[in-house]
Amino acid sequence: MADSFAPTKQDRFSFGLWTVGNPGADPFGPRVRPRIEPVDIVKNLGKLGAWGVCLHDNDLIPIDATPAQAEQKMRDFETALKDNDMVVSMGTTNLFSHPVFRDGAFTTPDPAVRRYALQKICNGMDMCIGRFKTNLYVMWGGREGTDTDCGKDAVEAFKRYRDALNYVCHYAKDRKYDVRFAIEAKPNEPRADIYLATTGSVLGFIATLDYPEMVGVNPEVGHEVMAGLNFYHVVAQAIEAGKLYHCDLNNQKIGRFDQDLRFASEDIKGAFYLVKLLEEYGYKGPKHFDAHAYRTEDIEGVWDFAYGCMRSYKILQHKAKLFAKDKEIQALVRKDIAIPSPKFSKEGHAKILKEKFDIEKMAEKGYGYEKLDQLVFDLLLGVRGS
Ligand code: GLT
Ligand code: MN
Ligand code: MN
Repeated sequence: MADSFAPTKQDRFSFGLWTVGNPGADPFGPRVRPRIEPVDIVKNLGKLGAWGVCLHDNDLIPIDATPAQAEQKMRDFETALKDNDMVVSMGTTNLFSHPVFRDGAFTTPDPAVRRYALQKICNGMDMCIGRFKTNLYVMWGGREGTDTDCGKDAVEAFKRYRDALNYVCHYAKDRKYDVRFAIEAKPNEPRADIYLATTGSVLGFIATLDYPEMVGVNPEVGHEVMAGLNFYHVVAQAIEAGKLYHCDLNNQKIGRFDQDLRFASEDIKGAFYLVKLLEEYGYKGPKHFDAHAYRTEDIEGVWDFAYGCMRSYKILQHKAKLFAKDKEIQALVRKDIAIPSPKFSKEGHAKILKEKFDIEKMAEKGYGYEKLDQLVFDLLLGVRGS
């Protein structure tokens, strides 16, 4: 039977090579399934209905590859993209795996490591933007942080962070790259504390850069939940600021390690409000699943996982439409959002001062959210609407 929630290219679903390519290793045990070659990832994702793949430089080119080996890998990858009608939706740099980055890349006190990090990111941009033609570049500061604050002055570290981001933007301008950068926050893991721990913190930092318009955010569900935050609110603020350039979709149980669970597998209601938000505000960027299959899975389970991410998104997209056309629900959704708040003027303020408020009366009325929330529950579980 045809799946009415099957993904299509128009959905712009994408996966990192490191996501479906995750072989299931964890700090307590080795990998449990073979590594899937990038060209096979492209082929299989294409068949499943995905639109794009994204990658770190070293997901495709091993850090010690010779120029000839690198060229061969890039050619094979380009052929696979073309043959399977797939695009590179985003590029990024691995500035966290090699031991040289053990105390960070952009923020380490070691100036030679900082220069190497700049060389590596600019080479990664040349490959992903210059050659694979993506116009999005993510920066996740995995090792930019501390395990103890005895060794680094955090104020200096933030200055170095800013210098590096400015360098990268100047480089992109110099190369005339049509690209936007998206900074991804995370509170901890692999470091005890990572600088720019939340998306809100990133938004504040962007305003201090040389080219703030080139830089936005890449919030990830799991990372904000790890920080105890409401992801729907995080994304809403990014949208309102015009800064939602990319979005990492996955799921996470509260208070755990970075789980990168299949989208919507854990917090169905949270995922619903996220999808509803992205759809209502016409988010046009890649819908990127930064997640991986459970360690219990073999390769077949990996493709079940990938398809599940996309299917769940589409089911929730359908539910968002039902929410919008459900009369009883809509009658309970507050309609006063269209009335704007006053802007200050001397005359307007004089009126506000004169206005008489019967606050006891105003406070009497409930908001009806208990009923509405239950209707949403019924809708999500299929008891209501279809
Ligand atoms: C890493 C991290 C992700 C980031 C990737 C981009 S790499 O897997 O856990 O959240 O999005 O560097
Ligand atoms: Mn994560
Ligand atoms: Mn991520």
